[in-house]
Amino acid sequence: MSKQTIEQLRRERGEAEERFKDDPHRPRYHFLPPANWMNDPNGPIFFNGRYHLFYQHNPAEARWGDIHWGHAVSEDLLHWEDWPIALEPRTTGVDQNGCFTGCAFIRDDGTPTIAYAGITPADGLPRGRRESQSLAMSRDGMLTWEKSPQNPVITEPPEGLDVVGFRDPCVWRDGHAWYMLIGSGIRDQGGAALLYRSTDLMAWDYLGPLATGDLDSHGEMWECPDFFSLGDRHLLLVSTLGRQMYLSGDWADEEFVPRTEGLADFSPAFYAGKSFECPQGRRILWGWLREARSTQAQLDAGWSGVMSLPRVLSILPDGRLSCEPAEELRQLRGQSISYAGIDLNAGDQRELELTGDCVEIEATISMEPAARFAIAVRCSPDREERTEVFFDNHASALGIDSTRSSQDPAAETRVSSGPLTLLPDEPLHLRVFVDRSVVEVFANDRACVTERIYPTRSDSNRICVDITGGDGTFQRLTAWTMRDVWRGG
Ligand code: DQQ
Repeated sequence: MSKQTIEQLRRERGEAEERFKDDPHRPRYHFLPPANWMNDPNGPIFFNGRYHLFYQHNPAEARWGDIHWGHAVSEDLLHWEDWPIALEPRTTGVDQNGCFTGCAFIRDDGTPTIAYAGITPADGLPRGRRESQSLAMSRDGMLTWEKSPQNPVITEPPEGLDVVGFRDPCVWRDGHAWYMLIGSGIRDQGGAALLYRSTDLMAWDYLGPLATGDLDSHGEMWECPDFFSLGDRHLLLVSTLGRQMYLSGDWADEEFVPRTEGLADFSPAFYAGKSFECPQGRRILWGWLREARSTQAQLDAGWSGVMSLPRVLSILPDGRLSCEPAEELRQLRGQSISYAGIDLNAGDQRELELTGDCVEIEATISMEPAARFAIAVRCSPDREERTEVFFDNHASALGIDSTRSSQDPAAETRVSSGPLTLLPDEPLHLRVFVDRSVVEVFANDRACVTERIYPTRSDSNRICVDITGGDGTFQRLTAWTMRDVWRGG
């Protein structure tokens, strides 16, 4: 396939956004490809003053298959330009069935390099496929990529390990050595991140597992490992049992000692997260926000999969992960409404004087120990359709209840929640981002929950708050409409 120019891709994006403009579910300020399928973020990297985001992509239809690496570039993390597809499967050879997840890094001589999992059919192996690790390089500033003639650089799993998968390489430099972590799992035992070392990126020695999990609580397979230093700790991210898990701990002498674990997001809607470091040292995480509707609905829509907002990671003093929306997102705020110092009694319900399906809400609220506070978004006037972001102070739980988010019986709905304990006198601080079919919630910089929703009514655009079980006070609540980055915002 001959490569398209950026100009052609810009035109195609414009046409696609025009075609999809009346699709009520298509997000307006999240990244997604012009059309068809996207899953995992791959190899995010900051290079020559720009943010590069690659992603698992089926350019032919809105379902998983024939996996390529899509590529997009941004100067501000908000507005994106599509670049030519970076990697496509070959009809023969090491990746004829797909170029799966991996990472990007810069070699000592300045060459941008991708490490990815190549997939070939193989009878008798798990899922009938061979997974091996390959490299690709760019000599023109990341516009085009050449696969290494030495591929695959790691052909098969370590001898003697009965693995259920062997993919998603994560490469980094430490001192004189290159390291590669490969997502894996030992049959009937649990997920594993396998550690390799190399001096030239071509010959790799297996050092052993960097970390392993327990079958019941951590799943049998760890996909998409990501490993990096954060504050005074090291963080291992893995995707398992449909969730994004983290382990934070210490890395020294080629060993990782995990000390704290948790979920990077409480919902299965956020998956396969991959991070990168920005020049000022910020560590930003992207995740795939998968659809919660049928394959047929995705095919009919002509697109599937959304990238999360960029999330800035840090480590709390107790080793837990902290996650905040990137500062840049404030630039998308438009018209607003603010409330301050409003007392709410148990049982009170209020509707905000701002409506929309693309909004941000920031609220700081103090509440009695037994109180449960909720913000309903994408709410119809009769409240028949609504998605509830809730914090239950008594249960110390933050969540999203999407069970009434849609009157379409084919939309999957659920309650996703996880622990958030407020300190004495600590108010609840929420940032809620609604972007049509996406709801992303950040609470007190240490808890995140995300959901995909598909309201059917065009008037499901109200925002209501209520409190039950106890009283509370809005120290401040502001809601903004958000700009459309795909149509000139
Ligand atoms: N998605 C990729 C795999 C990875 C999985 C395939 C996680 O490399 O393990 O598209 O969503």
